[in-house]
Amino acid sequence: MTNTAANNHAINYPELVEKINCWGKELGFSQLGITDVDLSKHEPALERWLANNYHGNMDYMARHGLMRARPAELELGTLRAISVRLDYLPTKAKCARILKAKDHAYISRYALGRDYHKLMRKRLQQLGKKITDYFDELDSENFNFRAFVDSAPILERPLAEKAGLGWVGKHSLLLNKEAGSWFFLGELLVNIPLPVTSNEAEKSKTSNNSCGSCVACIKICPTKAIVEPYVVDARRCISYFTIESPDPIPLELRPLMGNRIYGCDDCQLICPWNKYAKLSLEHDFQARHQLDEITLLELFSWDEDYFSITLQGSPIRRIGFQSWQRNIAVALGNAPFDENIIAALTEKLTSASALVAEHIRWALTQQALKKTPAATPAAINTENNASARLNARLIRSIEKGLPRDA
Ligand code: B12
Ligand code: SF4
Ligand code: SF4
Repeated sequence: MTNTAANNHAINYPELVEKINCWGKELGFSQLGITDVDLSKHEPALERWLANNYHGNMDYMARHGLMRARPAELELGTLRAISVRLDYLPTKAKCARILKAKDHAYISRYALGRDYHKLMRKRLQQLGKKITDYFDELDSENFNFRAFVDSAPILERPLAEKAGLGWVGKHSLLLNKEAGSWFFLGELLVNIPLPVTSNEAEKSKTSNNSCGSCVACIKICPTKAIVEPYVVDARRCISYFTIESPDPIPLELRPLMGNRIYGCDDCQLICPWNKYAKLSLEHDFQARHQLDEITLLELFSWDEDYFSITLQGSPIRRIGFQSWQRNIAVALGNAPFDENIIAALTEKLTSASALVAEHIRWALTQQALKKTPAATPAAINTENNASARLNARLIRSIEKGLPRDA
């Protein structure tokens, strides 16, 4: 995208916006908004985040630097972003049930079905094509667009906030009064001066006030990754070290993971706004292969071929077999004492990579300590009890506040 079709008088932009809204609905997006692409007010916070190394080994975050706040530099000629969101919460999410069942695997509810990237990008491309056809019919100047979902170096949440899709909550995710936070974001960068969606939050300059004095997400985070309101230290976030990082999981964080083997939803599960969350209408986001209620031992028995074939089309496949086994090994270490767990861990030890083997040995030690609780050092017991209490609090809160998804 290089040219800007700014002086195109033949186009009735308000009419085009109405059409874009209709096309967005037809394509299944839950909501759509339009904004200019000036994110300069977010640059200092982004710079601070990077300077603190909160991105860990996600080198691409540092590489793109302030580009994330400058979509017009990413795509020359960009005047507006059409920001979309798509609800993903599957029916019968069973969150409390699985967090309670410590011999089962908790997989982030966004990852139970098919990968969202392809689905959303395809639909955004279709939206772009419809706008292109509109311009072609009027025999008008060039319209250019580019679709992004997640992977682009763009601050998607601040952009969506500006487009009126919600506000950035203290857990740093985008929240919406009618839809909570269980949705993905994506955007179409365009070179036309569409009228922007009015954003009450931006207008009133109190964009973060809908959280009020609540700090529930900060308190419930099992690893204390939300280091201050709106700021997540990725290195402490379960989502980071189970999905993004190929490295060994830091020892002190392993017991805090519990049975979460792929991502984490705790800061969303505690959030009172998620009682308004809508269930996803997408067949693709419903759980496949019973990933919503499967035991850790079942998953640990998979070999690499079975992992690759079964998880084809799932976002989980992207982490690779080694990280998959690493994560399950830690969760098995956190599970209650069970001779079958010890047998499964021991069996895999010889064939595992050095990294996985180290996690298996850690898990075996945890299991051995549970067999003879008296041998567990007092400090570890205190820590484990605090973690268990936090988990119990979360489960109670889900059962009470989000009974449909419990
Ligand atoms: C890197 C990344 C991660 C990292 C880092 C997370 C983070 N908070 O930055 C890790 C791996 C930990 C992660 C985890 C998750 N992620 Co993620 N992630 C991203 C990614 C690729 C980039 C985010 C980014 O730029 N971070 C850098 C920081 C600095 O940016 P920021 O948080 O947006 O911060 C700005 C604002 O918060 C702003 N701000 C606003 N108000 C205020 C007020 C104050 C006082 C301050 C100081 C700052 C501030 O300041 C910052 C700088 O501009 C985006 C996709 C994208 N391109 O945006 C998805 C994305 C944010 N992730 C998403 C999801 C779903 C998740 C998980 C829920 C997945 C899971 N279940 O495990 C968790 C949630 C963890 C959490 N609480 O954030 C969705 C969020 C959808 C939504 N409703 O908001 C996104 C948008 C992907 C998508 N396309 O749908 N993620
Ligand atoms: S996803 Fe989990 S670990 Fe990460 S910030 Fe939220 S509660 Fe904390
Ligand atoms: S839990 Fe509370 S503070 Fe956190 S995002 Fe939700 S409303 Fe905001």
